[in-house]
Amino acid sequence: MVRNKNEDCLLELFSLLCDQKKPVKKWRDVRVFPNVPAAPGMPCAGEDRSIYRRGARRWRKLYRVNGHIFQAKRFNRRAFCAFCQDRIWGLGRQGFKCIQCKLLVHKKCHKLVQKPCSNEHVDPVEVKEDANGESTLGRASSVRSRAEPEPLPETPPAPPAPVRAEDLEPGSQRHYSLEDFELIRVIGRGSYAKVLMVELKRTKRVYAMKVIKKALVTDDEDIDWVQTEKHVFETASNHPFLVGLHSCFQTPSRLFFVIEFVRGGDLMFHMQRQRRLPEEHARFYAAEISLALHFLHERGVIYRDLKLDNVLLDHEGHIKLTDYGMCKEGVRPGDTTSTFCGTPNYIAPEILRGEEYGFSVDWWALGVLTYEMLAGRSPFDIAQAADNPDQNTEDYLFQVILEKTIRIPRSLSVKAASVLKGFLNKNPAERLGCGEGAFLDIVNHPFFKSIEWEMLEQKQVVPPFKPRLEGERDLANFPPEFTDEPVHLTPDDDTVIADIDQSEFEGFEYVNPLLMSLEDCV
Ligand code: C58
Repeated sequence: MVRNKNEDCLLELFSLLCDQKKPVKKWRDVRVFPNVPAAPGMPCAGEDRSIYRRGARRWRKLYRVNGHIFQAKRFNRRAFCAFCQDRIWGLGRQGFKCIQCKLLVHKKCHKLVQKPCSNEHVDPVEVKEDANGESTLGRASSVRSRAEPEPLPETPPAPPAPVRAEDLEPGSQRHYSLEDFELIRVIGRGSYAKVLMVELKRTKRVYAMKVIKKALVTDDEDIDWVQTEKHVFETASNHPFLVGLHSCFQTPSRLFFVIEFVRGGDLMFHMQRQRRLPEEHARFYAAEISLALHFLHERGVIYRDLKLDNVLLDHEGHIKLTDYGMCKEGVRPGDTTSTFCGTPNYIAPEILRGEEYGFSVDWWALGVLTYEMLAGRSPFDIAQAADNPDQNTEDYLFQVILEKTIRIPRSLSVKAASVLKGFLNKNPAERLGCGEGAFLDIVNHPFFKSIEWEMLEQKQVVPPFKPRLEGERDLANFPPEFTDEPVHLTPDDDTVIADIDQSEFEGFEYVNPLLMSLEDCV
């Protein structure tokens, strides 16, 4: 039997749909602006600010063969493949386990399994609270386990000892540790990470610090994303519209990315105050974002998480994209991938259809974001659906993304309507930015006629809006959701740490040499 490529994705959707315990997502959740606030900066009536900042997720992949529903797993015990009888061991998720009949097989053998699944009953789906307090799917049967890097790894390797500046030879590369930073406040959260504003004590410089719990990383099927995030940071450090990396370090329980701090808040925050943007402003942001995306695409990276929250404004008003945790790297022109991930409102139809996809998904997301800037609401926002429980779910949102014809407000110019229709074409082959002409089609689109692209990339174009900032630590542009949050990190739990395979994080430490020499100038 030829396996249908769509099946994996449909199964993921299926696992979302059959999850009874998951709280019903209200349509309100995807609405950007419910009504007009009393004054700029005030919340709208009934507005719950926390709903805007819904995290992106990676859904776990399920593979169906002969009635089995396999999920990738790591094994800490000696496990044997039911197909070839050999041991299942090695780095990463070496094997597959059927979530129904618990059959264990090698990843490489799973398609060859002839024994049908003995148990058609699907285990109840457990809702797992992640670090974020958001719900992600987790199977009751899958417990986190330590990887088996060697055949007999009874004691996990000790975590690398934190390197202290004074222990190092003069002139050797210095690593940072948590003690070097003062934690100032929580500024953001995602499904996998918490982001803090911090100060490097020695220089008094402010940074954003992305903190990831190792337990969450190793719980994920695809653990390479930490490495990917680091690679993308390295690439990004060379572009004016992408946040750069200062340093990386770890503790036994956590990974830390220290990121250059961008002070002007994010586009979500600004949109909440502006209702909708003048076309001239939206054009400027969309063009700078296009350059950032094109830069990543040229280097084989799909960004996959473009949304208002990830578009930051610097002190002058230029954009910078943050969060490379969803990126896919090593993609060549024409290559495709199939992981189901992103933030619901921005997920491209080809991802939902379970098709292989490429850079096209970023241009779709730019269409959604540009629509939000110009119209002041999401293109998938249906006001009357708010009270109908059937239409309040994430899967209904997905259905709308797949099927509904997008209506462009009549107040928008012909060129704006045309660029939105271009990016929001449900067929990736016909979408603006994805055809033969690729990026040139965007550059030459009538909507962008007034953009001088080379000047723009040199930051020679004055931004339409300058964030109001008083001093480096001014909090006026920061989302208010997190103001009361305690900034400390919870103490390490030894039982959680015992489950972590520290060898997976060896060599995570990093210091950006360019930023280091800048610091020495202070
Ligand atoms: C901003 N949306 S990576 C807060 N959230 C984040 N800010 C920054 N990076 C990241 N300079 C995030 C999140 C990430 C992954 C999990 C979800 C949140 C950041 C990077 C560099 C500043 C922020 C809103 C905001 C922007 C600026 C200051 C305060 C808040």
